[in-house]
Amino acid sequence: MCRCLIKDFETRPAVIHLLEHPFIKQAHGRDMLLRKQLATLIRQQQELGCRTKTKHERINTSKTLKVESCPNDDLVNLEVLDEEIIITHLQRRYEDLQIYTYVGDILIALNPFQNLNIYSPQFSKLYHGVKRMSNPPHIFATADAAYQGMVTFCKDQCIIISGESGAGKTESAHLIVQHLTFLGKANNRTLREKILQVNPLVEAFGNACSAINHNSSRFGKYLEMKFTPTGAVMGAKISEYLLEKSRVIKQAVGEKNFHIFYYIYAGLYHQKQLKEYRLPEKAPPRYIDSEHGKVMQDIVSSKQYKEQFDAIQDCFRIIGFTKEEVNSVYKILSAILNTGNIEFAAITSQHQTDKSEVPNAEALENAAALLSIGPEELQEALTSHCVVTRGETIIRTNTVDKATDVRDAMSKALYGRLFSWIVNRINALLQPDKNICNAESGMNVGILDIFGFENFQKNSFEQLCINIANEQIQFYFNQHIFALEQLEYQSEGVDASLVEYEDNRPILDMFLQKPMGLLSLLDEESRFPQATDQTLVDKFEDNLRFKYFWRPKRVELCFGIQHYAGQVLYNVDGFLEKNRDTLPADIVVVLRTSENKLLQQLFSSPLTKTGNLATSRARVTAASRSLPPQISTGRNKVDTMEMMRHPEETTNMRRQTVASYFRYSLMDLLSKMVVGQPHFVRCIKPNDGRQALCFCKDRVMVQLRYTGILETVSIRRQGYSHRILFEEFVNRYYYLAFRAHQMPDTSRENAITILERAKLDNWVLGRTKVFLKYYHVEQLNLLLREVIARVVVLQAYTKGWLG
Ligand code: AD9
Ligand code: MG
Repeated sequence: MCRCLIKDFETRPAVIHLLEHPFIKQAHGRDMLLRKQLATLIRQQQELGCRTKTKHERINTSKTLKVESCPNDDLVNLEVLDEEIIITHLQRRYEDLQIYTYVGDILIALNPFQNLNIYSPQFSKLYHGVKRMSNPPHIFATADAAYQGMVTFCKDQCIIISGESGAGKTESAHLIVQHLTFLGKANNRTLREKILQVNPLVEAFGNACSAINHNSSRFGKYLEMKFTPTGAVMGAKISEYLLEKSRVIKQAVGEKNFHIFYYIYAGLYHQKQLKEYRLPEKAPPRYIDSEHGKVMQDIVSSKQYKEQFDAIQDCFRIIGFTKEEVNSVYKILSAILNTGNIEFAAITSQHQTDKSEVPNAEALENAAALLSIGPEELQEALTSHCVVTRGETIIRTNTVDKATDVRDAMSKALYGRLFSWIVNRINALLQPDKNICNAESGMNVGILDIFGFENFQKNSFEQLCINIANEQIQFYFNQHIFALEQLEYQSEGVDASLVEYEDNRPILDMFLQKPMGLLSLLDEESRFPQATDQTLVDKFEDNLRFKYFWRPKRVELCFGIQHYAGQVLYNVDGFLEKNRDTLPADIVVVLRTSENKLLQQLFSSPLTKTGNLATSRARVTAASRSLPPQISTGRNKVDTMEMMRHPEETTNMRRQTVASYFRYSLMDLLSKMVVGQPHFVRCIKPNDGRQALCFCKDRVMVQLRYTGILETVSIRRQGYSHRILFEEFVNRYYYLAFRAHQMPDTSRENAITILERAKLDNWVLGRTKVFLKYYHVEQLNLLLREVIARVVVLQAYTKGWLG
């Protein structure tokens, strides 16, 4: 009878009104969950009907991908576990275009370096609320698991994508957003479209061509997609971390500046607006042609850049930027390019040799005009600076080198603040509509996509920050997958074998410890005006007595670090300057006089990096409280105020360094991640040549080793990845064994009753918790949804609501 009712229920339009009925409306306590689940169920069933796959769906979806799942989809099911077998298995799958493989609930994604026909709307439908193993592994399945986890338990989720540079993190993040917008279908089509434009827009400003990846992320990104309690998407919020600003002024050999500079050049050229934006037409500006080898024509006539420019224009428009705002953005970008072309010459007179001037005024005038400031004022701020001594203001002149540094510092500050402003503006435009849902009752899925681990021939301060961030993410993974799980076996008296893994905590401590960690030492040295790169590296050597640190003989100004992902040799050349990242007050003063509204905004007050100060402070404090003791934050005290400032800001504040700002950014990121239920995606790069279908065993093996895949397989096979308190377990699943309005005690015995009724095997009980295998939770959730549907429909029929 129940089956027949459910069928009816799915087809009858009357069910929409069910939510409005007093029985559901007055739901409280435990029934609130029932109400939310019902609402989701109704919405899903209305949208897609029953999610049993049809034969048609199974066969016709793609010619390139097998759409049937098989036990080999999960490494946990391999009979024999060793590195060789795992790698051969992955290779076979890769060559069969099966780029995704599970390790229990963790997804391994091998970069295919070619477009596969597996992300179409048909695939989206396939990965919608079905059992994980009923389809082959897929990035959509991870998005679906996070989405289902969120709507079923009203709990925030977090998808952490890791892997080295070029492994496919950013692409994976796009696909997850694409699928989540599909799953969280709102009636508001515009909102969906807006959300889909967020990544392309920020990536135009934050990504660049590097030696490893043509679309390399040069910032960390945490995108939170916001949903109503019934799972409809209602907004998004993006947090950016540590943009590599130094790229604006200089790029390593074979690398490029941020994409947007090339896009505007080609786009504005095409629209015959180069003159309007005062962009040089004869030769490309120095900032986008540091090798002096590019031909103007290559940039302006690039079809790809022009198309990207059009796409970015669309992004701005769809998200809701005004024309005036976009115009101001282009002006600031053009001003930066002109600023880079300002040159200085030494003025030597009898009395003074440390004075500089701008011999060719064109670039200076262009920059000043675009920034709506006076050219004389700009020149003065670049070639001189004010010093206040004993209450007296003295003007000192700048040498050519100093003036050049000030010029570049201004360009970096302009770009960094513009980037933050764009992110903040996107957040304002994508804020959830308060009429739909207030912020408290909403839930979110966060997607983390940071810059991947880097090891170039020459590695500088930027690589150090990038690699420390990756250490932190690896540490978080280890904590979650190994340390916390094993700790609970011990404290709960559960007999499960322990898995050994490579703990990178000591390396992380070496960087983040206070006061003797590498970043603290760097900060300390940055405070001494007399310090040099040589004194810095000596200081590191004297104080960092760790086996992970070494100073290579015969290589000056270098130090080596044994990272979790391999050895990296860093060159300290420029570390101190990059860390100080100072912007002279004279520049801030002159930029504040601008008539350009956007520019005024950028320099009027420090932009808030993470939104409202009070809420951010509260979140960081709360999160540090909720961090398990094993999670190293590398900090003792957080001064959240510091996190809200731009690092280069110097006026009236204790000088903020990039290193300290970086430390707080990491903490802020961590505080966001720990509140959600994590899902992990491990991206692997199968070769270094970006070649399709080329599986380089050695390269993959290295990545499998340092990410601890073998150990992960073991722990997923032997371990219990879900540990739920008896109380929470009974509250969550009591419908599986008790009547809807029975209120069973949240006791150990009742938990056993539920487990037995659900016919699960291989679970164990600890002192206070139920220990479940990774696949149990999915089984329980599916059963729960089925039972809830039956209960509600039965009640609805009994009461005559459905006619
Ligand atoms: V970095 O740390 O930002 O330098 P990512 O983000 O890990 O790096 P990215 O996502 O940018 O790498 O992928 C690099 C390139 O691999 C992309 O530009 C695509 O050309 C290619 N790629 C990655 N994933 C896929 C995919 N699922 N399908 C097709 C892909 N191509
Ligand atoms: Mg990326």
